[in-house]
Amino acid sequence: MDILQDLESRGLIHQTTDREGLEKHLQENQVTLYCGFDPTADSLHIGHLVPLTMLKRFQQAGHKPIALIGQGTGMIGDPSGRSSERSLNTSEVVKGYADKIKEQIRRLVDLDAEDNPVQSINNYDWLGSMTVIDFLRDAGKYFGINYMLAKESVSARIEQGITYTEFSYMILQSLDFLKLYEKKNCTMQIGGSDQWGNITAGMELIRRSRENVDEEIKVFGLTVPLITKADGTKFGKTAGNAVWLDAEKTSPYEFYQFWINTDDRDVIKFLRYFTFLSVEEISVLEEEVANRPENRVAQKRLAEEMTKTVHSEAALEQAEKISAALFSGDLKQLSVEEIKQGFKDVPTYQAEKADIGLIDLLVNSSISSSKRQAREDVKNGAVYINGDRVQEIDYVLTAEDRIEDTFTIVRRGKKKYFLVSYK
Ligand code: 545
Repeated sequence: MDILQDLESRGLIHQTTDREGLEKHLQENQVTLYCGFDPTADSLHIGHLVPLTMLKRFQQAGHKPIALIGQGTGMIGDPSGRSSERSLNTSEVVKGYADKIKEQIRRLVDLDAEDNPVQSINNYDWLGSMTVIDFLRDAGKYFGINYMLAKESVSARIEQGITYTEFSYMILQSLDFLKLYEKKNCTMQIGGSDQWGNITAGMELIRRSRENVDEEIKVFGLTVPLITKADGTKFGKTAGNAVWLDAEKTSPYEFYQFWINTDDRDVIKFLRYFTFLSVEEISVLEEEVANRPENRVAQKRLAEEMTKTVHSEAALEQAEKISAALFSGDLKQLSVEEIKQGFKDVPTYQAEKADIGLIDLLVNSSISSSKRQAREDVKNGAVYINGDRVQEIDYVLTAEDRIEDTFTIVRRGKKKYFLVSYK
């Protein structure tokens, strides 16, 4: 199938410039295209996955994608979609972030593939050494102030305020497009819908700066939609935190859980956006959601695909194991590493490595509100140690109750978990 048709059927096209021209351009040429990523954090998050997988989709369709690392632009800060000025990071920090993000991109789009790899290019290579005189003469001259003020990224900030630094950002991104056009015959830039203004500014710079060159200029822009959720809450957050691609920041288990918890009304859309499952395979899952929603087959498939591609097959197996153990309450087979992942957000109580009576433990760790309550909880059979119900009031916890001598998992009631860790 035609790449644009595939993207369209997945709902992945928000806007394009000259849709018909683009279709023809992609049908007749092996097109070099790019998407940029500014190192504004030490990791990408799931919001960046759609544009990244877009690069892969174009690659699979035989085109030549470039992932641009914005180490130069990352020194300045894109005002697009932001309501206030960013604080600047030092060049060392930006460089550090750039290296990390490049490594993440390497894994996700296979920068080292033997056959038609995605290329990665760092815009510090030209922006870092450009002089201010060249900048103002060779780029600034093509940008009318009225044109710049009319851009959403600037106009939306006039009241709140914007510095000359962020105001100038669009010129830098435009210079990148021009540079890649000249050096790599790159004729298309893609990005999220927040990037529309910067992408069209770049197209404009290419046209104006090459007016005297005798060639037909064919450059295009395409944006992917902002991801929305049926319940109206912001996509990509769990309990207020971003879902990062870095396993140290969001564990593979949390990552897996995020996708498993997708609303029935969103899951089909997310399968289309984020995975490489065919539209046909996705319609089979759509039937499942409609007829047997309780099985959550589509959510499981989504969580599997995502955890496998972003982390690994092994990480997926571990996430599934932790989920199953937490669901059944059978916790014995979990390793310390798995407990850390599965119980990251559970209240933790630090205890001495010494024998302790169960009632004292429950009270000291505030699992039960008083001794009387603790006794009642135990008698009622509401207390579980490492998954086993304990109903003896004078039970004493010993080394035997410490998993790998590191943790004891206490459960009160149906699913209130507490972790005891030892000094
Ligand atoms: C820089 C130079 C260029 C072309 C593009 C850029 C970057 C662009 C931008 N993009 C966003 C971004 O986020 C931080 C990622 C790493 C922590 O700011 N000016 O860099 C996002 N982008 C992907 C999508 C986006 C966008 O990387 O375009 O819409 C998010 O989905 O916000 O020559």
